[in-house]
Order: sequence, then C-alpha cells, then structure tokens
Amino acid sequence: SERENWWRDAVIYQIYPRSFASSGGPLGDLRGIESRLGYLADLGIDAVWLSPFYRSPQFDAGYDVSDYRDVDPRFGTLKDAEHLIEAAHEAGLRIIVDIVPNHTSWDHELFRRAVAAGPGSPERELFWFREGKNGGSEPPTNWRSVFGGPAWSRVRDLPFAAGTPAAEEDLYYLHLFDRSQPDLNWHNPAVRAEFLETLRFWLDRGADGFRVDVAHGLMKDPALPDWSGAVEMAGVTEKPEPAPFFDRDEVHEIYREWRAVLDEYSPERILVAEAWADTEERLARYIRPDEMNQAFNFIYLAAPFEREALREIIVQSLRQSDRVGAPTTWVLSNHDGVRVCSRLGYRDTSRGANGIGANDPQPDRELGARRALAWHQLTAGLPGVYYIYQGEERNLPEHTSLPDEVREDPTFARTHGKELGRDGCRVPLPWESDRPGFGFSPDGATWLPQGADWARYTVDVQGADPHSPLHFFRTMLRLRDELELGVGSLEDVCDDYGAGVLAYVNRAANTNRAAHAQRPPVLMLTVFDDAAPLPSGWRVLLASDPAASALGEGEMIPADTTVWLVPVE
Ligand code: TEU
Repeated sequence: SERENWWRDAVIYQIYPRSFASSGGPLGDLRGIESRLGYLADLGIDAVWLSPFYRSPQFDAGYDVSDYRDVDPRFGTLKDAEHLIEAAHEAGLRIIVDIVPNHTSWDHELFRRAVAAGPGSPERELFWFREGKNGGSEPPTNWRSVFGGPAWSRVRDLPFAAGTPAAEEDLYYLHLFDRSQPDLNWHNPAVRAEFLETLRFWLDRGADGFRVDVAHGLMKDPALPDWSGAVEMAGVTEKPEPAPFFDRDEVHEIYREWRAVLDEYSPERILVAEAWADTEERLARYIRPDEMNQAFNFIYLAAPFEREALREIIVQSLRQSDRVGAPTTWVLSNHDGVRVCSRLGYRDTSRGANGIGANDPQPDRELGARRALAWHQLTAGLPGVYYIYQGEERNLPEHTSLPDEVREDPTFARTHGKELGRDGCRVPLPWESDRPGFGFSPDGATWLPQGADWARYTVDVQGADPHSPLHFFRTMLRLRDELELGVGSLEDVCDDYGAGVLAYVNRAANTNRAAHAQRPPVLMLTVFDDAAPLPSGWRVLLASDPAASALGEGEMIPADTTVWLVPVE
C-alpha cells in the first residue's frame, strides 16, 4: 500500500459512521469502526471513505457541520478519530474524510456570529444574507432547495433569532439544502482561509484525502439572478440555462488552492469531487493534476442494468478518463440513493438512482441480488477506481418499509413525504445473527429498525457459507488485486458475443510492476436476459453465480451473471 499513485486503481469502501457499528448506543461511532478494521482488511479494500463524524446537530445526518475540527460526541472524541486513523494505517488501509464546504450548520459559531452581527460587519459577509422582495414578503430569488422548498429562509424564524440585528432587519439567508445548512460565501477570502486551516487540521492527523461534498456548489453568481431551471433530487435537473449557483468557473480556483496544500504533504493525498455537472466535459474540469484526483461517476451509478446503456457509459467513461489522464470511478450506490440490489430488483429497469417512490411495489429481491452481484463483478473488472458502499459486500437490500415516524432524512419533511428520503439505505448494518440488533451495538439498540430477516446479511452467516456474497466479494477483490485489473487495458469485444452479452478483455497494461506483465488476459462476460454459452478455449475463474463456477465449454451461463474467464492452458 506504499505504492505510488495508489488511488488510480483503489478499492474504496464508504463507511456511513452512524450506521456501520456502534461501541454503545443506537448510533454507530468511531470505536465501532475501529473494532471492525480487521473485517475491512480481510475484505481486501485499499481505503475507507468516512462520511462526516464532525460536531453537528444532525439535521442532515452530519452533513450540517457545526465544528469541522472536532468529533461529534455521539461518534466519539477527537482522540478516537486520531486513533482510528492510526489503527487503519497499521491495518494497511487509507482514510479519506468528508469535507462539507458549501454550507455549515446553523449551529456553527460563524453563522451564529453572523446573525448576531450588524449590517456591513465582516461576520455577516461569511454567508449570504439578503432582503426579501416585495417589501420582504418574498425570498430574494426564486431558487429552490435541492431538498425541496425555497432555498431562502427568514432569519427571524431561526431558533436563536430573537433580538439579533439580522432578524430585526428581516433578512433572508441562502441554503441550497436544508434550512439548517446556511451556504457559505466563498467569494470571501476569510471563508477560504478557514477551510485551508481545516484541511491542514485533518492532514496533520494523517487523513489520506478528502471527499468534497457538493464540490460544484460553493461559488454563486454574486448578482443573485432568478433562475428558470429546476434542481431535483439525484441531480435530475432541467436546465434551460446554467444555474447561477452550481458549477461556476470560479470554483476551480478554490481546488487549486486546496491541491497546493495537499501537495505540501504528499501528492498521494487525494481530493475526490462529489460534483454534478451538466456535461461530462464540465465534470472533467475538476480532474486535473493541480485540482482533484477523482470525481464520482454518477452516470454509471444511475444507469439501468442493460447491455446497451452500460456499454455506452463504460466506453464514454474510459474515453473521458484517457482524455483527462486520470482514472474514472465506478460507483453503484452510496448513502444518498436506493441500494443497488433493490434498485435492480425492479423489472422496469428504467428507474434511476432514486428508483423508489412512495407508491412503488416491493422489488423482486432475488432478481435484484443476482443482478447486483453481476454488476459488481463487471465493475470490479474495469480499469479505474472501484467504490463500495457499506453493506454492498453482503448484498444488503434497501429497507423499503420503514414507518414514516422513524424517518430522519430532511428531504422527507421538506417534500411533505413526496420523497421518502434516504433513510432506507442508511439502516444500521447487521453483524451477528444471534444477537439483538444483529450485533450492531452492545445492547442491540439501532437508530433505525433493521429488517426482521436480516440474519442472512450478517458476517457469521455469510462467513460460513462459501456461496455467500461476502465470500464472493473477498475472492473477487483478491483476484482484482492479484491480476491488477484496475490498471489493465480494456478492449470491447461485445460484437463477438451476441446482443445479450457485454464482453471485454482486460489485459495487462504497460506498467513497471514486474508481476503484472505475466498475467493472462481476462475475458469478462456479463450475460443479461438470456443464457449464453461459455466460449471454447476459456475456463471460469470467477462467477457472480456460484452455479456458474463449474461450467464447461459450451455450457450455458445463466441470465444476469458475470463471469471472468482465462485461457485454458
Ligand atoms: O449530496 C449532494 C447532493 O446533490 C444530493 O442532494 C443528492 O442530489 C441527493 O442526495 C440524491 O438523492 C451531498 C451529500 O452526499 C448528502 O448526503 C447531503 O445531504 C448533501 O450533500 C448536503 O450536504
């Protein structure tokens, strides 16, 4: 793991701290994570990305940060964080932490001071305060929050507004997300300086990089014009003209500054953009030697499980990756969308990342599970960075029947229940089949209820079953590493294998790694709706369906299966 450019073909595992493992209480915590480092190392990942664990009132599950340089007491202490980073490094794992620069929490000291400060004060200039239109009765612009509702709220409605100048002037403040998440004014050098400090704070503590939340946000058109477009969940946007608050050219100045700071430590410390841009070309602008190392490939995440769609996206993504000289990322789910094995359980495959609506039927779980493993194996064989969201390695499904009362995601309230929100993919992980709460916490407490039948997703049950998803993932990641598939060169051979099969050969690329040049080419077939024959001259190295592992020449690979084949000697 001391290898140069480790991030070019890394397997990065996303941990959502409140739902990974708890050392006490219904919320997961840092000690819980530390207690499972052995599990993560055995899985065969290179790095962990930790969603926010900073001080926060938790109105957006920690993406509303009130102190970027401290740990929320619910998750532990700063010492725990330092210890976790050290222990992870000892276990051979890198740690990427989340940074949330677009907005703070309304509990952040800087926002509290801004509200309490007078007109024209430097404190107020750190955020976006404006007078309303029509004598104050209407928000300053027509912008909508990504979570639903207006993007402006009145200062006087804040819980701590009483007697403050900003409330007395009846100002509004901007929040592109929840009203508890005021947007920072990145035109202000003081904001920039503040975040450089925060970067150094975590770099000093050994963080190997940052996942940058809403990286396309930050800069706004200072004229604050109205906008005729609409922003919706999951980046589904209607844009007659570019938004005055997203993906503005000036945002790149910020990341060049950040990159320079990271480089003072090491070029091996990385920046990962969570950015939404209108075109791939716009997205590619974030990835440069003097800016970010990676950006999430949300087009791949939102793809239907269909041959043509996937083929097209894979070709495009690799072409783009060649153009920018940086790896693409392959992501199947995260804490913001429906879990992949549930999404793929709908026979209507046109559903995108946020495939579940309030009135949707339950997915076909077996079908979804099959397809998810097939898609994972396809993904793991592609050159580039491979992201895994916690639980995917056990094919954990979405919790599709949470009672409304337990839902905590602000999107649920802000859309009056029209969007179910993201709680269903954030349910505490099951670990042990014979313990309350499936061993998530010592006394079995969990902040959201788990599925009653989740024993089948625990580590003891899957660990004991050689045909389980967990076993499959361990083998798959070991082979990916041994064969160095993540830095291989990919040839599309789809045209040789019929209309229902996605087919690639992954070959050793020219690298200076000695073992690499020796390895055989790997033929990767993903079979969609109809079974297809195993080609002659090849034998199965790994199959997403255990029943396909022992297939011989000419035998049929079942539908919804991926196989990796090597030449018969
Ligand atoms: O998400 C940014 C974002 O654009 C999301 O709103 C996304 O479109 C939506 O969640 C898809 O369902 C990031 C974080 O990943 C998310 O958890 C936070 O809520 C959000 O920023 C605000 O910080």
